[in-house]
Amino acid sequence: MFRKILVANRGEIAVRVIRTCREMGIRTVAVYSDADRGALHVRMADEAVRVGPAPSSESYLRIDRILEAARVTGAEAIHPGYGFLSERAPFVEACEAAGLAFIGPRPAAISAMGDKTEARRRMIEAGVPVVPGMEQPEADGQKAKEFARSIGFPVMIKAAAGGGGRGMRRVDSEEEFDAAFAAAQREALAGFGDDRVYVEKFLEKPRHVEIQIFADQHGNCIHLFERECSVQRRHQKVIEESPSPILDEDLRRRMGEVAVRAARAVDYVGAGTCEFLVDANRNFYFLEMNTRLQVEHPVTELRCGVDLVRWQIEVASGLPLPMQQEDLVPKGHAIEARINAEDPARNFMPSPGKITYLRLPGGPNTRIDSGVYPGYTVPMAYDSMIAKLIVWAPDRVQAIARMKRALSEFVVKGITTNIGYLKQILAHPEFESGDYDTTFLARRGDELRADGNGELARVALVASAVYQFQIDKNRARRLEMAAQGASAARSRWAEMGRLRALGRGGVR
Ligand code: MV4
Repeated sequence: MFRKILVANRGEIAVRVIRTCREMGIRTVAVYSDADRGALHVRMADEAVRVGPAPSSESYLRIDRILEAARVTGAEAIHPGYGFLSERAPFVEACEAAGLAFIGPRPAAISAMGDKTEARRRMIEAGVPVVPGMEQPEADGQKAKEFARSIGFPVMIKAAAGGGGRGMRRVDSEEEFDAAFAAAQREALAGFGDDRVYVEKFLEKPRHVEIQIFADQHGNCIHLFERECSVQRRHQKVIEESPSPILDEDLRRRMGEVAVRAARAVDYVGAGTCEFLVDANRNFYFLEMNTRLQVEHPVTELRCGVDLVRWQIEVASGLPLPMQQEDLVPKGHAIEARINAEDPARNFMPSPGKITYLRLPGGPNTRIDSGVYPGYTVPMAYDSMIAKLIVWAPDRVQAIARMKRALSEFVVKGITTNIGYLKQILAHPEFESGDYDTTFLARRGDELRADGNGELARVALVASAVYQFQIDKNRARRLEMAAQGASAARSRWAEMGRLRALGRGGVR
């Protein structure tokens, strides 16, 4: 087993990895930028190395500096977390060239899944269902339009180098196609330095259901069931849950088997996630594979009772998977809510700044994965997610009640958060019914955003109480006056002055 691991990340995921390392008796090295000198992951690691100024392009994305930090501290392996260098095949190659173990898949698997048309080709070959569409990128707009006509509008034009919702364009009719195609190519070139695009059938109101898979270096590959991730805003997941309210046992088993087939097709090693779109008729289509540990992995950990980071480290050190498919018995219901430093009333603008007060929820089956502490200043330079709240309960109704209860305990002062917005989503009838899709937040955005923190309701309550108090006081005074006659109508000051003049008390 490794004796020392460098965590090439920051925030809650760096803290998450450090915690498992501590439990395994593995020493940890944090890396940090100038903006993160006082960050929680730096405090929690055994050692910390500065890797550059605040911009991630000059710190957390600098392969040379990360490798140098590993060299000077004697780390034997690198855990990349998510984002940053986690899905860069050249980084994996550089780690291996430096004699370091990369805790993740082989570079070839990352590259194959990173190119969306290559991934589609490989999946078709392996018998994995994909959204009907092109197997090769098409540079010629007229040929692409011909293809779109053959599968029927609406279609989606996607960048081969895209993913995660970046570089996509819906086209509803033949008339719009030429302009949209040219714009998609331009955007792909500008966004990814690669102008290759392809055309797919557009699926209406799909659900986003993903399957967690895990493979070791000995040919074992299993799945850990699904996560329902359709509650998204602009391709950012907001709430995830497992089980998915729409899967039945048969669909769950078939999707799990397909995800394992997808992973095997690229000789996958480690933790990975296959994303699927599920249409209204419960057909499912492979969309892309995320070749890393994901933000929402705790949903699977709570439902399956496992530590996925421990599995990652064990697999990277050459150990076999600790469980077989039949050993996994998912139980109950898990939900995750992402707590972001952002202002729902200001179009979700990031709200960095100093956390002056922090109360985290607690109680049974209530987990917080956080990268912040009271007095910490949330920097502007990075993602606005400051914590994840994950709950488990025997069923969905109890899990929702538990999440609402936990959110009601959560207090963050000094910065604005989306906690009120999360409460409103959980209380929405469409979420409660379980019958929601990826268009939920866009369709219901206005209802959910208004007064995201319940601020107006609180102000109104106080105002009405003060008003009622004044009315009661005035009425009491009028009754008193009527009972005692005109003399009692004098003000209290005048009354006290009178009593003092008479030597019978009053103000001294
Ligand atoms: C689609 C689609 C409809 N039809 N592809 C967005 C994220 C990226 N992974 C793929 N995405 C989509 N691809 C076809 N052919 C709709 C989406 C989509 C979506 C997918 C998952 C979760 C949320 C979404 C929100 C809007 C659009």
